[in-house]
Amino acid sequence: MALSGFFSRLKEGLSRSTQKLSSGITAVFTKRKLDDEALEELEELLIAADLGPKAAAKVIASFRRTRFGKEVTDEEIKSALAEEITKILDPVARPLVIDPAHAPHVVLMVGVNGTGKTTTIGKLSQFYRDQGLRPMLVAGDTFRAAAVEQLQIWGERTGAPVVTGKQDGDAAGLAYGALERAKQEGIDVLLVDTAGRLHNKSALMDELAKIIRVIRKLDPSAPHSIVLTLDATTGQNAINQVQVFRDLVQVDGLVVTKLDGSARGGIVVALAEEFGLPVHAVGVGEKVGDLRPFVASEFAGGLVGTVAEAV
Ligand SMILES: Nc1nc2c(ncn2[C@@H]2O[C@H](COP(=O)(O)OP(=O)(O)OP(=O)(O)O)[C@@H](O)[C@H]2O)c(=O)[nH]1
Ligand SMILES: [Mg+2]
Repeated sequence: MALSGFFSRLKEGLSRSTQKLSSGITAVFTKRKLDDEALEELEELLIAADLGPKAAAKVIASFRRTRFGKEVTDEEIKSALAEEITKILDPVARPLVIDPAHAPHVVLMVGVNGTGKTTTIGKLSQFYRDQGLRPMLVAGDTFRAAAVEQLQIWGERTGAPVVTGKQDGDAAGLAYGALERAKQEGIDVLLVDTAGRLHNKSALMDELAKIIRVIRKLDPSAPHSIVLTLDATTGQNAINQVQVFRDLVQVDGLVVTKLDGSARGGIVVALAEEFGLPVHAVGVGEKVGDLRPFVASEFAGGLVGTVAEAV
């Protein structure tokens, strides 16, 4: 897709987040001195926009250092804010790179139910196909028949084989068989779906640990990427979800979904500041092309409403 198409899609997706932050800034700063009171109002705005207290404090500290006491317009504040947010996001903007040394590169998709694991696998399947790679999908969520069907549809849509097992079957055994087959068939990337909700946390931990343990019998370096999906609409709850999943498995990176239509895009900044985990991509819709590489300046510009100038 053309770059301009990307910007407009991201901008459209983030429009509710942008509106919240942008109109707030305009209300606070229409040619106004950047004093303590103004900084305090700005800090509140950033927190209300889900950037979290740490990132908000960081931005405010920088403004205090560089611009304190100066007359500023809303536009100046927005572009300075976009710059500060870019600085926070830059270190975490890292794509999910498939290492050709692994044959295949195994991606384990984890996350709370409904956060977009299966959909993200479908989108990633197309993403890698477009790069000339061969993905294979594994229906590791064996608890729901609908989950298997959903993955099968994504496989058909993106021309990728889908490995399925019996309902309530053993996900670890399924993943093992899939990896064996993927090796034989020269697959480049094995995308393993998992169940979002088991009856409790320790059951989920056991399930994920077992999948990992079993596939390591075939490839001690697998899984090569454990990716956690987070639903942006849940706002600060996404922070808790990272903490919970980091207790369960070694999370390598994040995909933040449902940024379209969510007014809580600022959560990505809070996540970056809090954990420093790579953000591989963002979901901006339910369709196959709605997974976007995460680019710090574009996201920051989209969030603050300065994208037009950035292009
Ligand atoms: N608007 C929007 N919807 C999304 C996005 N990503 C996923 N969805 C939708 O969110 C719903 C849940 O997505 P799934 O991919 O099924 O989530 P999951 O994590 O696999 O859920 P479980 O299998 O129940 O654990 C579906 O209706 C998706 O179409 C996104 O980026 N934007
Ligand atoms: Mg699913």
